[in-house]
Amino acid sequence: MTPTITAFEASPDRGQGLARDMRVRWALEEVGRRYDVRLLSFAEMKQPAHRALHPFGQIPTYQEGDLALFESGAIIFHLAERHAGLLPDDANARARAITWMFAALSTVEPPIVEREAFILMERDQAWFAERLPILDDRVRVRLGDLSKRLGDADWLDGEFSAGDLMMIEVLLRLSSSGMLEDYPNLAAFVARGQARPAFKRAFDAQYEVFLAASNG
Ligand code: GTB
Repeated sequence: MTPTITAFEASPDRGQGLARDMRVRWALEEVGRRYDVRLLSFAEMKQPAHRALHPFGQIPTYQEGDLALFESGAIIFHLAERHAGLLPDDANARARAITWMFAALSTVEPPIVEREAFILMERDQAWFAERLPILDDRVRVRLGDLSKRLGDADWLDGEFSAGDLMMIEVLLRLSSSGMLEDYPNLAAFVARGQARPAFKRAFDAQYEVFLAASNG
C-alpha cells in the first residue's frame, strides 16, 4: 500500500527543503518506497480532521492503511525498522544508529531551533544584539562536539544510517547562518548527504511543490 505523507501547501522556506516533510521524503526515497503527498494550508493543519492525525496540528504525518503516525523521528524509525537501507543488521550497530537519531532530535536540533525562532520572532527587540551571540554559542558547543566525534569519517558510525540522515537534516537548518563553514568536516558530511541520489529526488519533489504554488 502506498503511504501518504502531509506537507505544507506553501512552505515558508520557499522550496529550500527545510520543513520536516523533507526528511521523511528522503527516508522514503532511501528505502525505495513510493509515496503520495497531501498538501495542507496552515488553516487546514489546525482543523479537527488533521488534528485527528496530528494532535499539534503540524506536518508531517504518515498514513499507511490503518496506521497513522506523526513526528518525523517516529516516522523515519518506522520506515527504518521495516525496510533495509537505514539501519544496520547488527543489533549493537543498530542501537547506536538509533542513538544518533535521538541525538540529532533531542540534543542538536533544540538549540538550532531556539536560535532560528529567536531570529524570526525577536529581531526587532532591544535585547536582540546582546542575546544572539549567546544562542550562537549554544549551537557552536554542539557543532564543536559533533565535529570532534565525526573526525574524518564519512558517517557518524560506520555505514550511512537513519542517524546520519536525521543529523544532516538538522544541520541543514543552519545553511543560511554560515556557521557550518567553521566546521569543514561537518560541512562535508552535510554535502555527502545532499549528494545521495535519494536526497536529490526528495529535494526535487518538495521543490516541485514550491514551483507549482508559485506558478499557480
Ligand atoms: N517534532 C515535530 C517533527 O519532527 O515532526 C515538529 C513538526 C513541526 O515543527 N512541523 C512544522 C509545522 O507544522 C513544519 S517543519 N509548523 C506549523 C505549526 O506548528 O503551526 C518546521 C519548519 C517550518 C518552516 C521552515 N522554514 O520556513 O524554513 C522550516 C521548518
